[in-house]
Amino acid sequence: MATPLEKWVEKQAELTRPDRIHWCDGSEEEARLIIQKGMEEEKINGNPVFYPLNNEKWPNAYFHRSHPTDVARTEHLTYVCHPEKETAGPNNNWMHPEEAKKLLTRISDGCMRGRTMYVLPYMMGHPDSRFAKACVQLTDISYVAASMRIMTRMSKKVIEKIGNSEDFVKGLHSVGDFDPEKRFIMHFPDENFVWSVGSGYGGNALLGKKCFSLRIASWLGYKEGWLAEHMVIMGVEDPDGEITYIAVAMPSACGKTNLAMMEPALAGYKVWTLGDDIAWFHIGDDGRLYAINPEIGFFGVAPGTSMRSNPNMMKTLRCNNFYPTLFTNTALNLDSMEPWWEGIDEQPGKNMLDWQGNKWNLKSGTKAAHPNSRFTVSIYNAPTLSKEFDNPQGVPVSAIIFGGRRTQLIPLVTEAFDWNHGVFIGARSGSETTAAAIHQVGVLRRDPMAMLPFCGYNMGDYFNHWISMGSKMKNPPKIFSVNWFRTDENGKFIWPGFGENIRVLKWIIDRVKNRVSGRETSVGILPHLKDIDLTGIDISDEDLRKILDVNIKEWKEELEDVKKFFNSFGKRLPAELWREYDKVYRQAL
Ligand code: GTP
Ligand code: SPV
Ligand code: MN
Repeated sequence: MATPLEKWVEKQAELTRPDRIHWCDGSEEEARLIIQKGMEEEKINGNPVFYPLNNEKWPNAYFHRSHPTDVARTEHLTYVCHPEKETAGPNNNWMHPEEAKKLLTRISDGCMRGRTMYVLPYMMGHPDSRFAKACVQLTDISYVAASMRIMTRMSKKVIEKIGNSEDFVKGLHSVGDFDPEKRFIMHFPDENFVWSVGSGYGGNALLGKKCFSLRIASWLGYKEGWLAEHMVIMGVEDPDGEITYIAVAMPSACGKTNLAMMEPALAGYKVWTLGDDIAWFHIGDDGRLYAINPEIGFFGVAPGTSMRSNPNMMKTLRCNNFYPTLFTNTALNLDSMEPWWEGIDEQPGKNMLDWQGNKWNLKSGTKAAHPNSRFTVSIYNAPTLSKEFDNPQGVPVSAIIFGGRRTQLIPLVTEAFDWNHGVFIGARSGSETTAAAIHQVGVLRRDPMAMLPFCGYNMGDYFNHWISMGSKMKNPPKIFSVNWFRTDENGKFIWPGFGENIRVLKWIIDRVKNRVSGRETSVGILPHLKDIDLTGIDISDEDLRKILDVNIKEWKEELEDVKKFFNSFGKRLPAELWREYDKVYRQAL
């Protein structure tokens, strides 16, 4: 008798008609074969899916060039298909599940002809964790199969674990012919099912990542009393050897990976990495909030990564272990067969190809690497990996931080008065858009909790859920806002950022431990200037004052914009958030 899993795979194969079906076991040998297939057989735009790189300098690393139209998440083609439109909310594109399936069935008829269907069994979360989820994704491209093995705990044991059960998360993925007109990323939250066609790009195609672990998991969390968030999880060890766990939400390409692996500029501090993108939170028996990272890899932004900005990531990328490392849409040095990107330590070589494979040099006047070029690499390579990483219970979080890319207004750091005010700070957050999604770059948009593109249901209900999680905790984390991105008249960043951000984290930890007082303002608690440790850097008092300033006139404009945004959720916006809004607004008058 076929199991429900086998029947489901068979049914998808009847529709998509692959030439072969390969059930993956997650082994190292198999990963090598899959990459080999990508180098020798499978093609994108007539070119191989993978190219080998210089194995001495970049051990076990491969280069991938995507289809030129397929370089970032496509939010306008991403749908959340609840039966009721209201449940999806104004924050999601919506289609009725039946209509969505009809459309995708039409597009997918025979879409895997001539190709291999890879069956990928994987866990999101440690298999021993009661919060982990067993999942199976089908895909028709080696790049996605190889990436999923780096990003998730892929193993044939998951098939045994699923056994005869119907209870597993399903993902159906095909690159189709990469036609943007036939590209859709559709979510069916009540069926634990994601169906994605036409794209091989990370967030569109690695269905365990944003699609399941955020969009669908956020809905599960709403129904079951937990949270799925777009957050870093990190431990900060202070000079006494005490580790404080912190979770940080920032929109795409706003600094999560860099923060999660930071080499602190203050002596005696050390950062331990648990995750750089996704956190699942549960309330523990002790009334604290515990976080696990459901992933085991980084899918990180390449440009700007260097020994100066993120030495720990450079070491991670050059480490040789069980998992290969992939580079996507970076430039390529043809003489040395090394990847290259803007902001890396070395100058470009003489014989360079840009991310599209065209000859390139510094005079070309274009970027060599795509601004959203990325690496896929195992978290187990990281020299900063926390020893708690595989702890199935997760780590207790003492502070939650909301950040974003704001060139004006938002102070370097602000502490919320209490949980509900913190939820307000998360909900009113905005950020200037980046290249991580296809849209105009650099425009301010509201992005509550950095979850606007990832919340799988009505954000009004999501805010309510946040408020209610706070009331269920005896010891909720303190909530903060940060902004590394204030610029001066010349457009230069005022705050040095990266490893220097420890100075802000130090203040946050000192607040959590009641070691320093703060300055109450209408928008929250700010540091006294003297409490930001500036040993060893050159930043003027005037600059520091500027980025820790509360400009009432500008805040009023901000609040008007926040009000418009809040109004878009109508009655679903919790009264608590309007109360917090009114408090800030009245004080700002
Ligand atoms: P996703 O993977 O898209 O979710 O992005 P992320 O939030 O992990 O962003 P990441 O750490 O990859 O950083 C994105 C960009 O921001 C890179 O170009 C970094 O160089 C830049 N960046 C990161 N941290 C800082 C900082 O403290 N200051 C400044 N000025 N730039 C930063
Ligand atoms: C992001 O865009 O937030 C990323 C990359 O982390 S993706 O996996 O494409 O979502
Ligand atoms: Mn992300």
